[in-house]
Amino acid sequence: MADELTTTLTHAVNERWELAAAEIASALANQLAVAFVGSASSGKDSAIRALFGIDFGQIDPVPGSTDRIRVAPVDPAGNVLVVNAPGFGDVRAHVDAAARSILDQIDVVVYLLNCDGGATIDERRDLDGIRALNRPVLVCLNKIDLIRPHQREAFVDATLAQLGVARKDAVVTAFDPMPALAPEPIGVESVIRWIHHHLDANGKSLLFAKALRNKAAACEALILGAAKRAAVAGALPIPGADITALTAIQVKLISDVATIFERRIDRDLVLFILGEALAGTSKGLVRWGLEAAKAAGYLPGGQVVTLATSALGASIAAATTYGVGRATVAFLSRGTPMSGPELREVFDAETERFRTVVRDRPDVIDAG
Ligand SMILES: Nc1nc2c(ncn2[C@@H]2O[C@H](COP(=O)(O)OP(=O)(O)OP(=O)(O)O)[C@@H](O)[C@H]2O)c(=O)[nH]1
Ligand SMILES: [Mg+2]
Repeated sequence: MADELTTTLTHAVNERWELAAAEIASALANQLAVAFVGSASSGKDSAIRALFGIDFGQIDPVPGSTDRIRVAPVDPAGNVLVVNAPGFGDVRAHVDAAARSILDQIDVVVYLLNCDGGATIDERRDLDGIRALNRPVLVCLNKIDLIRPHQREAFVDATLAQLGVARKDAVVTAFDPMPALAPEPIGVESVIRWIHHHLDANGKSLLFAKALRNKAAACEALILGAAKRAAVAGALPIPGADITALTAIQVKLISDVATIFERRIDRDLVLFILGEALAGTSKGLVRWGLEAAKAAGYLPGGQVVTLATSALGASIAAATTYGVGRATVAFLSRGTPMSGPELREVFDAETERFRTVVRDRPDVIDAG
């Protein structure tokens, strides 16, 4: 690793280390409530099972919830609650104070609509009532497997127009598809990404990620969130640039990913991952970032600052952060220790993949 980069990285990691640990501890002490609302048989229980891997009917409800609105913890610590309800409008009057206070604490609402039948007036009214809560609401057009593929697009457009829902706040899903129609659930990763994104603002996204059944999808949402923050910071991971802001994001990301894997990591390991991912073999510089920078007319010591605030700077920052995240996942999911070159290989491949994905679909790191 280049000396200049090593020194800057070590300094930036040291500065950030304790803070990241404290942030994780306080994020995990939060309380998060996700509500699943929708008409009978729309797929509420199936959604809860697909996301959290629990059978809602078999877990102890929180005292105070009735059979019309039920609340239960997802994680052993009881910090993540799922609320399962047909609707909110008319149930509030029937639940006791404990359940009502949980309704007031809901962070995100997932509204399920059964595609097999389309939207009804009642559902539109329900949804309008839920929107009045002023919480993020995601609409899942569930059981999409039952709609013929060539009719799906028209169906989705018509249904969303009927419900008055924007495309960015809807996901087409099949949480429990007919095996003959779809071998795997549809849309689960998009649902996770949407919820994660909306929880990032209030610091509850880590708590959500940790409760998810699918660790890979949980990490992907974390990594994309960090890549987006890195794009905003626009700092470059190259010598001569101020990499403090970027290192802060990446240290936090590595710590968060380790939390999902329930692994303890130490400062040396973070330095190893960052150093190996970002350092070049021959020149001892950040190859990828530097090459991209050169292509944009970067001169050592010259235009770093201008570049950092440019669109290219943002994309380099985002892509390297994505690569660091994926390399961390690879590192933590392997049973055997990973060598520096192996780690770099993952970083290179994933950084490159991210660049092509973002080039084709810039919305991946945008809102929604
Ligand atoms: N084809 C298909 N069936 C589904 C899907 N999701 C759920 N179902 C089925 O729909 C039925 C109802 O699903 P649940 O998850 O129990 O729905 P719910 O909203 O909890 O239902 P209630 O609690 O009775 O209101 C079950 O038979 C599920 O297997 C889907 O994506 N595709
Ligand atoms: Mg149910």
